[in-house]
Amino acid sequence: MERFYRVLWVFMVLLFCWRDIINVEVVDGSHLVLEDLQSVSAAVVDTKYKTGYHFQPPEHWINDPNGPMYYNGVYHLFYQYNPKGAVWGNIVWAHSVSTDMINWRAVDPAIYPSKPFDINGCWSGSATILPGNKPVILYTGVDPQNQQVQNIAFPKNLSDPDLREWVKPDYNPIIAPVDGINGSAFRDPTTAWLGPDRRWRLVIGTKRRSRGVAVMYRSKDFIHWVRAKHPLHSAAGTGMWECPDFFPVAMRGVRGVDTSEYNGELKYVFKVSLDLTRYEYYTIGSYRRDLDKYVPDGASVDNGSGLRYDYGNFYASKSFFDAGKKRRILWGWTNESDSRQDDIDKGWAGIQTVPRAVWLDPSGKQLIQWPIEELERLRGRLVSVKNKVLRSGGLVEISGILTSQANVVVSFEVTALVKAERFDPSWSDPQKLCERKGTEAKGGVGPFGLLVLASSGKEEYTSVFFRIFKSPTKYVALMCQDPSRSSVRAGLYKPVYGAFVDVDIKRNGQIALRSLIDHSAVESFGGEGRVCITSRVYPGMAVGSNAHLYAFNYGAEDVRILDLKAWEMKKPLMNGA
Ligand SMILES: *[C@@H]1O[C@H](CO)[C@@H](O)[C@H](O)[C@H]1NC(C)=O
Ligand SMILES: *[C@@H]1O[C@H](CO)[C@@H](O)[C@H](O)[C@H]1NC(C)=O
Ligand SMILES: *[C@@H]1O[C@H](CO)[C@@H](O)[C@H](O)[C@H]1NC(C)=O
Ligand SMILES: *[C@H]1O[C@@H](CO)[C@H](O)[C@@H](O)[C@@H]1NC(C)=O
Repeated sequence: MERFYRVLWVFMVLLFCWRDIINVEVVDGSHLVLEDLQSVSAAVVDTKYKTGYHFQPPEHWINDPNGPMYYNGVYHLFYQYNPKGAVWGNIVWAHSVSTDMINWRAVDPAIYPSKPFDINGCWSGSATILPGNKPVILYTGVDPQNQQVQNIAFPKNLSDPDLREWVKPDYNPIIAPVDGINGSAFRDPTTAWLGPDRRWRLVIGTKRRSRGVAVMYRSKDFIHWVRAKHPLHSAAGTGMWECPDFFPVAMRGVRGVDTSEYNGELKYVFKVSLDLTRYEYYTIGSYRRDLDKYVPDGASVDNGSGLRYDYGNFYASKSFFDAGKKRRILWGWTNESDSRQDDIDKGWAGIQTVPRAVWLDPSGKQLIQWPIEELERLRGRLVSVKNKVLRSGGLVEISGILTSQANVVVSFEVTALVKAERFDPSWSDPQKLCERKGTEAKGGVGPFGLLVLASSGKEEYTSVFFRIFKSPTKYVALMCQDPSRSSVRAGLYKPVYGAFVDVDIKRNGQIALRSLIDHSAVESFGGEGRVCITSRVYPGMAVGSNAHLYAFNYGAEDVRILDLKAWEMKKPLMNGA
């Protein structure tokens, strides 16, 4: 019998290797290259899980948002796009334009492989608006030696409101991986900013062994760039830094700050996407202009356990300054959580999260994010619940609207905290805590929150909820988003996400939650934008008009719904889909 198992084992191992050989999987940087699959196109795009108001093209694969900008009243969003299929490959800079960041019109791809300096790839980058209102794009190209280089592109016709055509001068690349920079790990130039010496600066993500590095370059004319002796910033053990972003925020108020603006009353944000973990983190700190160095504040943890824009499925984000409404806007990519075969079958993969305005929390310790106000124009039919006690074990259905494409805003009053569970100081990882204490695990104060995309028999639901714990010095609020019961389908990626919410629950006596529900996307904002969590889910039953919405309280202590509003969301113009 033992021999039988040994033979079976060898057989399985062989089978496994064989599968790899025929699939041609190569990892190039962070990109999974599936040469035999990247031009496989679905006959018909399956719209069952298509989002209604999240940004996406009509079909095929998308990843990173690129070069978002505002120019003469028009918002531009470029993004990494495979025009031929629903897996990564054949990447071009697809391009869409909008006047409100909600309704989008697709125009032709702006940048695609055509010259030696980008013939093997046109990867991520950023836009900068030069003095005199002249936009310019810097992006990573992959050359015939498969080296990552940085290129510049200019609009062909500044009078064309859509800026459809982009010119890539032959003097590219403008920055090559020389002097010890690893040409396989050198990408994603930031928006540039002007220093006190009238020289431009930008950073590019790279690594030195296992140290993540934001290498800095300076230029007088934006075309000739010289590497600075010291990087803007680096951190040990974090691996390759992708998609760095660096921008100022006002110390007070919601007003956004242009990347080159400078006055004494600013803090700075530095963000990177960690290729090792496929999550992002950011720190708040100071920019020492005399040394050209960024220094994170003491309380800001500078590694993968630091602050995140979004504690869920969110990557390769990029911000820009919206000169029209004087705010800073953040875009991020949310990939699929179903299988590659599912993506090929449905004919599309990937969305961008809704554009969020970002500003510094009055505490100075973190950012606040909130969907741009323009999103509210999509609000349709409304149902509301006011002043309703949710007793221990209580569940209330919110009905009367279509909840598979909706926006829910709710504030819970939490005044009785006596039964709050004790907080163990060793619980440093909120995601693990959410895993351990799932939706069904009764607590003292909480879990209370929402069940979204739920089937009528509750076989399926995605839960978004809070739990309040008591530590010797304060109350701790935990927010969780749990898709582990989101679908009866097998083979889906369903991680539980969580984060601590920095709110003083004792003083406020309430905590707020907003969830954007969009068929296969659940994008939630806790504590008025202090914590964001995005998940992708694929219900088998809770689809379309069969999706239900509930408020629940599985804690021992009662909580009260002070105010709940749920709107059906209309579908904007979305790239002709
Ligand atoms: C530039 O764009 C404007 C507006 O679309 C158009 O009228 C003009 O003919 C274009 N110029 C060139 C040289 O194509
Ligand atoms: C350069 O980066 C690539 C991609 O991460 C890595 O495989 C390679 O080992 C690196 N080379 C050196 C010399 O560090
Ligand atoms: C990150 O840094 C903090 C504080 O410096 C440390 O406690 C933690 O273990 C680090 N985490 C990782 C994942 O390196
Ligand atoms: C999104 O998909 C899941 C499931 O396949 C992976 O585990 C993640 O690493 C991936 N995220 C990114 C940013 O690529």
